Parts: sequence; C-alpha cells; structure tokens
Amino acid sequence: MKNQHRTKSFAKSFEQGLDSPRKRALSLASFLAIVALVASGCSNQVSETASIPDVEMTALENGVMSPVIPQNKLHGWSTAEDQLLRFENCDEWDYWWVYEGPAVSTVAAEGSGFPGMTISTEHYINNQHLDEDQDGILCFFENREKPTPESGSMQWLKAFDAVWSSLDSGKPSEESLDFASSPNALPEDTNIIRDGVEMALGAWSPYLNLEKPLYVTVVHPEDKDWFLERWEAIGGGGVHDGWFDDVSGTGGGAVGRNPDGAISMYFMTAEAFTPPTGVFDFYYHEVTHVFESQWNPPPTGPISCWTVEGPASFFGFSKADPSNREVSSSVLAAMRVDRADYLARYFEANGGLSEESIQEAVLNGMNSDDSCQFGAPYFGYTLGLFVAEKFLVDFGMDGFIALNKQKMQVSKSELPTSFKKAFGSEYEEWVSKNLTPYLLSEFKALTLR
Ligand SMILES: [Ca+2]
Repeated sequence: MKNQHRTKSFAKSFEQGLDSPRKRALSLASFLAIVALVASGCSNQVSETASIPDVEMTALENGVMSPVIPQNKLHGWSTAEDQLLRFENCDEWDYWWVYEGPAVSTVAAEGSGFPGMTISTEHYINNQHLDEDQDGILCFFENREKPTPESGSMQWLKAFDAVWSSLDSGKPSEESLDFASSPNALPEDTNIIRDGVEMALGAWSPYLNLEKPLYVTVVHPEDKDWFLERWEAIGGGGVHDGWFDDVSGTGGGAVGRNPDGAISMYFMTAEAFTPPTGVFDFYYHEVTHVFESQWNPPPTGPISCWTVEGPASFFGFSKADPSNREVSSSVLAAMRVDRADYLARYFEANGGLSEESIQEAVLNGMNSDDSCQFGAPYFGYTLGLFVAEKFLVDFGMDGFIALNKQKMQVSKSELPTSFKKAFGSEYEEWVSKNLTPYLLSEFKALTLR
C-alpha cells in the first residue's frame, strides 16, 4: 500500500537476502541502546568499558589486532563466509554498508568516538585493505578529520527544541487501543512494545484525535495464519499482505491506514530481534506515523520521499531518551553526523555534491522509489531527516501540524498546493532559497572534506 509507513528498526532488522543487500533498511534505532549509553555520560561511564571481558587477539595482515573469536554487533549482515561483503574502495563500501564502520572489535569501536559504531570481525577482515589509517574501522573518516556536531551551523537545535517543547513525555495516552499479540510473541516483548507505543502516544496526545480505536498488532514469525486472520478482521489495512513475509526474518514496525480510516500499527518481534528498551526513538518514530496517518488520506499519487520517514526519523531521534533531553540531543547529533557524511559521499559519487543534485533529490524523490525506503541511499531516512529538520527550524511544530492538516502526503504533485495553503508561500521557493543552501552547507560542514 502506498500509504504504508514502514520502519525496520529492531536489532538485526535488515533483510538479509542472498542476492539483495540493497534491501537493507537504514533506520538506525537498532543500535541506539549503545548510542544512548555512551552519550549519557562521558567520564562517568568508564565502568561500561571496564566491564568488557578480555578477549584473545591476533594480528591481521594489515597489522590491526583482531579478536580470535569474531565479534559482531548491530549490522545484520550474514557472516557466512560466502556472503561476506567485499569492495575495492570506500565509496563502494559506503553505498552498501550505510552505517559507520564496522569496527573489527569492541575495543576498536569504543575507540572510534562514535557511539553507534557497528562491529563485525569477519566483514572487517574481508575488507581490511580499506582501513588505510589502521584504526580497526573500515571507511570511517579514513585519514581525515572526524566532524563533530558543532561542525555545522547548530540550527538543528532549534528544531530539536521545537520537538521537546511540543512532545511532553510522561502523559498518559488518551487513545483507545485495540491491542493484540500473536500466540508465540513473548509476553515481555509484547509489553515492551505496548509500553513504548503508549508512552509515545501520550507525548503526541495534544495532536492526536483518532476517531477510531488504534489497532496495535504484535506478531511472531511463527504466527502467519494468526496474522492473516487478524489483518483481515481489522479491515486489511495498515500494511500490505506481504508485509509479514518481508519482515519475518528481520523484525520491524509499520503504520498505515485501514480502508475505513482506522489506523493500524504492526510490530514483528522474535527471540532474534527483540524490541528496543532503554531508548525509545523507535516508538516515537512509529507514533509520528500515526499522527501523519491521522491527517493524510490514501494518497492520490506518489508521495514526496522526505515527507514520510524524514519527520518520523527526526521526531524519533529527538526523543531517543524521553526522560533526558541531553542524551536525546546527543543521539540526534550523532545521527546527523553519520547521515550527513554518508549523504555527502553519496552525492560526490553520484553527480556531485551541489545545490542542483540536492534539490533534484528533494523535489523529485518519491516514497515509492527504491532509493527512498528500501535501498541506498535511503533518502527517506537520510535526506529526509535533514529536510524535516530545516522544516522545523523554519516553521516549527505549528508548521508541521499545519502542513499535515493540508495533507502533505496526499501526493508529490499536490505538495506545493498543500504548502501554499498552510503557509501562503511557494514550496519550491522554500526548497531552492532556504532548504537547499542549508543542506549543502550542513553536508559540507559535517563531512569536512
Ligand atoms: Ca580506518
């Protein structure tokens, strides 16, 4: 369904098809437990480092020390020998890997200064020729200065403030839930999801006024018959009927409208991909989609790519730790650096990093494009994060509400009309005069090349 918002955010929440690495999703919520842990304190969390057990290490051909027993964390790629990725240069690598890293070991990851660093000893070894500066991390600012959140204009703090002054955590949810979980879903995982959803619904409650109960469905990969029965019983909406198979090996969430206008949320959970705890961006991300679905009827044509996953990503990361503003801003800051550098590299390798190439992607990218949600460069999650940010800088939360009320997701071709109704000004003028120069400036600043 075109109106389906799909997020695959659990640990190992990537499709691992033998022939389709491009299907890997980019939602980075999976490793935010690590981000928040590190971001929440600098010096007072040394004990976390000290708790890592000693591991036997050996020197690789390139001189980097590698654990004898492979370590893997938060990447989701198969480590079967015949499925290890191998690329000749970092531009190729980045196009497929998307995340920073991986590091060869936990120790190397901790030395990176980037809390979301993925780890894979096997993938690292297979590509060790790419680790030019021999810091044990692949294609991570090789031989160049690492940007910091302060490298850019810091305007993003205004957007972050807009989220925090609007979404007040700790409020009870006012929505009526029709909640169901499948027989094999672990009760503790179901409860984690329910608590996360209700918390995010509470924060969004000033802006939610659902006319019908919100259907929330938690399913386990062994319960397909149960899923199909439930899916049909609640109107066959929210996700398409192939969603179950798409995510049964990976986990994830999805939100969408039913034909009768009710909104459905689905979560795939299993022992191998348990729902996030400790950080909550995943739930805020999905509930942002609930808000969007409230105002946006089934689209009449292709939707602009940034309008779906972009705001959800920005709201999600901004509330990564709803009880701690500082941690949340650290998480968002790390994600910005990661994604800006990725986008800068992508544009440099594909037509150049310029206002023209950025503007083309913003104005013409569609949510249904493979490059938006389901394939590199995952513009919905990467570029969309920054478009949503600048939108919130310029128009604030009131503007986001206003544009949704004017059906920002009705179609790409009608977005300028929605924009004009909301703000009385031209969408394309905002894109060309305000947004694009900002994006170019941020990407350049955050890639430091
Ligand atoms: Ca390196």
